[in-house]
Amino acid sequence: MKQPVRVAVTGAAGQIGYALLFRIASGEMLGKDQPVILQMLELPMEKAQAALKGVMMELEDCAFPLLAGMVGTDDPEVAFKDADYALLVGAMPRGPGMERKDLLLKNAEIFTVQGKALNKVASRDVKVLVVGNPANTNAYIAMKSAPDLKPGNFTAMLRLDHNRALSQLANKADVPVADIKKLVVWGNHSPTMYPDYRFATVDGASLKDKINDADWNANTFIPTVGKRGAAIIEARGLSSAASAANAAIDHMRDWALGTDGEWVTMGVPSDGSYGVPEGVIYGVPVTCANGEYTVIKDLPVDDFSRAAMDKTLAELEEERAGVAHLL
Ligand code: NAX
Repeated sequence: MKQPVRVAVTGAAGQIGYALLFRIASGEMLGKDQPVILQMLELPMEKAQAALKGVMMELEDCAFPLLAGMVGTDDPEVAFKDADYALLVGAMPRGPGMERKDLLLKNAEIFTVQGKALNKVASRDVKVLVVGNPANTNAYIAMKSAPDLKPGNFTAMLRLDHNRALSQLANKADVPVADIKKLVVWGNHSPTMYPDYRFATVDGASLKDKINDADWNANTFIPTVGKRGAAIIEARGLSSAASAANAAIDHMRDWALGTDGEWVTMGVPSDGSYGVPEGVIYGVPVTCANGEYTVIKDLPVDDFSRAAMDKTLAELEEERAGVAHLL
């Protein structure tokens, strides 16, 4: 049996945490032969800590053979101690009357503290996935607050957008979702992101040629994927949770165990490719192998795509400017 690895999850008693922890403990994220120690962070408030305790009791009651230990805490330095993986899910939600700018600043405080704690106590190879919104900018803040860790190990979740786009395309083209390869979602995890199937294939043939509908792309597909989160809230009365947890599992599993040459979307610090300034956390296509991701470079960018990629970049630059004075 392998040595256990330490997986930190913040916001562990929240909706996504509840849909995520049991799957990590059952081996769906890191493999059925990889024991895990779960290190769970929640807010210090009594209600949050009591809810966390309840989640830990349920984890215990599953008797997962791969669950080698559990820690529940309100201290980031305890939760991140020697962590090999950190899933930063907990964030300040947008309250009534709260401006976008205030939300950004409230979350900047959280992710500065958590970045510093990771810097101080996590494994030097910790792989970080930020789910809590605004995910890309929160990941940027955590990365900037952790100067001793590898910047490339701070990532943001665009996998839910990627998976949403895959299903919309599979429905439109009437093909199995698993047959679609080489999809990309560029940019910010927000309604401005740009799902792009120009390179996508089905059984090796072009998906774009098969669909051949520019109007559907611009006026149905892109807005549907962009507004999917809002549509879920409208239907369910609550934001996406199981699908978000599933996307987090997909993201971390692929990063840790590899994609076998297939493209997936990750929000990663830019190396300057595609006209995105260095360091901005931007959704790009990657392949993963041996615990590392590699960005797919030099894809052609047409005028429509350039405009879409610049629009989502402008939003990220605006967010970055809004927190620049804190970093
Ligand atoms: P919930 O409100 O159900 O849970 C969040 C939990 O985090 C709460 O239990 C809260 O006590 C805890 N928390 C808040 N601040 C914390 C801190 N500083 N340290 C530790 N714990 C803290 O939200 P949930 O539905 O689970 O969503 C969590 C986050 O994911 C939200 O920011 C949400 O916007 C974001 N999402 C991101 C997605 C993505 O694709 N990147 C999609 C789904 C989701 O909307």
